[in-house]
Amino acid sequence: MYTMKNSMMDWMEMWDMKMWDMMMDDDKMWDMKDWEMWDMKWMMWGWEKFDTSVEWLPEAKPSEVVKLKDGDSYEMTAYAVKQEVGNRVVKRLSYNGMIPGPLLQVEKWAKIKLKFTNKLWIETTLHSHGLRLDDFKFDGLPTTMWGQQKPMKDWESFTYELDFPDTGVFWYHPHIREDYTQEMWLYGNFNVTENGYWNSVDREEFMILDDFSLDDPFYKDKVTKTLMGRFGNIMMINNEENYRLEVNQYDTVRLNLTNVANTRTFDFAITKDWINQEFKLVGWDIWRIEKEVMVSSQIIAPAERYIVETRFDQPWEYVIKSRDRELGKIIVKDTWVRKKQKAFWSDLKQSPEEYSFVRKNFQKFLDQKVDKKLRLTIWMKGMKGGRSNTKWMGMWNMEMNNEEDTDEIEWEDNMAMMNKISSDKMMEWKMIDEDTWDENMDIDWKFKKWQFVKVEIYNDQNSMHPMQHPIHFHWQRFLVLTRDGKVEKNLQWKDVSLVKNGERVEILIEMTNIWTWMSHCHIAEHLQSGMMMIFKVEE
Ligand SMILES: [Cu+2]
Repeated sequence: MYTMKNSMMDWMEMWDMKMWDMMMDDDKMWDMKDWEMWDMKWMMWGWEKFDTSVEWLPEAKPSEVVKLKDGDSYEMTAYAVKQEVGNRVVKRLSYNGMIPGPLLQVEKWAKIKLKFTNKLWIETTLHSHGLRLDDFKFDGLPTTMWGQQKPMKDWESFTYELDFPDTGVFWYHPHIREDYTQEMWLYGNFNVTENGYWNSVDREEFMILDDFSLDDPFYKDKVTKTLMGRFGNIMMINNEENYRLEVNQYDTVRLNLTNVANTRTFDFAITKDWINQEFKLVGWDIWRIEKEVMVSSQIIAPAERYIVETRFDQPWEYVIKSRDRELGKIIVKDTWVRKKQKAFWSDLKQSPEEYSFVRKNFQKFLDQKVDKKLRLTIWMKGMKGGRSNTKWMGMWNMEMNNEEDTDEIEWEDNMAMMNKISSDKMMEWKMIDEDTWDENMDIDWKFKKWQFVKVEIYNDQNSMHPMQHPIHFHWQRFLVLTRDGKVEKNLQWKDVSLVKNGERVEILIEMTNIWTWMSHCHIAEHLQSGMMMIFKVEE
């Protein structure tokens, strides 16, 4: 049925294309010097926005820790709340009224039931990121194509049966319109505990890193900022603009870090007088690292978790930073107690048991033929002449020349204008199988359970917009074998890995769970503009 909405969308799409044509035309483009005009046109061409009214909404509450035992049930409802951000009261989305959602703490091997209700007024599902569950039905992938789950409509409930075979920090988030709902703060941590697994510390803290922008609207029928993803200018830890953590001098503290930003990669550091303090890296996404290492900062891509330990030897106001951005403060109080300290900094543990099989066969895996090759790239719709389109390149270079930063990682929205006018209607981000040239959802990979699959991922440097992509595989675990041919010395089980601009990464995926799964870029706007594929694991 051709509805008013369809015709509106067609019209909008046509206008997007017209604008695209205009951008393709050097003469018209160079005439447009008044960038404000672009803004105005952009607003005119946008259509229905998500509701932002805060009337009748309850206040957001801070996150609570919910401890669940094997066999327990917990009810969680997603609904809208309001909160003051940047001196404005704005509408937010929450799990049980909390932002972040409740920290669900369970013991390894526990099975719990999570009865989830959608009161968001937008379809949603709950994806438990990084869990290797028993039953594919609870993955939260919104499709019945392979039996997973129908998108949950308003007031619908669904009971997820979750189990936790891996120790570490995981997280939950929606798997529909992540660009909007996850940015509107639908996320929370799972903490899977195991007695004596980690080093003993005085304190354990969970830090969810995010950025937020007050001024970018969200549209119901199109995903915007698809070029680079939605960057925010307000930095937050656990939903606080001015995050403060107080610790005692000489306390050892374990920090569980999760990046839930749509696109921002953090370079996490703790500084004292502008100098980075070293901390101990003890684990990433899944389980402990093979050998603990001291680092002075840690790059954390969207969806990645890092577990680090540190000790504060001086009473001081330490600053948590990511490059030039301040994320929060750690205030170390002088306790006047001179505790006798065990060696902390020099005491680096090894956990070879988690990696014994891979380590034993490491050379074999290095020599193993690559099973699958993926290329990450972008396709600009409506673009004439493909890559050789010089006019587009002119537009491109104009912004490129304005920034000195053509790094392997885009830390900030350096091409704000291009990014702002970009939408899923104009471009498609692509994962391409280099053997079959199948793209995104046409890719049809089949593997056997327990197979170790070697996948080479190349992030096309010559694409129209080369930038980093955090690539996530549902329900399996993998290790990075090499980066640009360089062998990784330290092994770590992961479920998402950053592939930098121009980088060629070889990963070894252990196919531990049977069914049809998704792999995708975890930049929400990239996922929403096509950057996803499926793979099957069979008995
Ligand atoms: Cu991406």
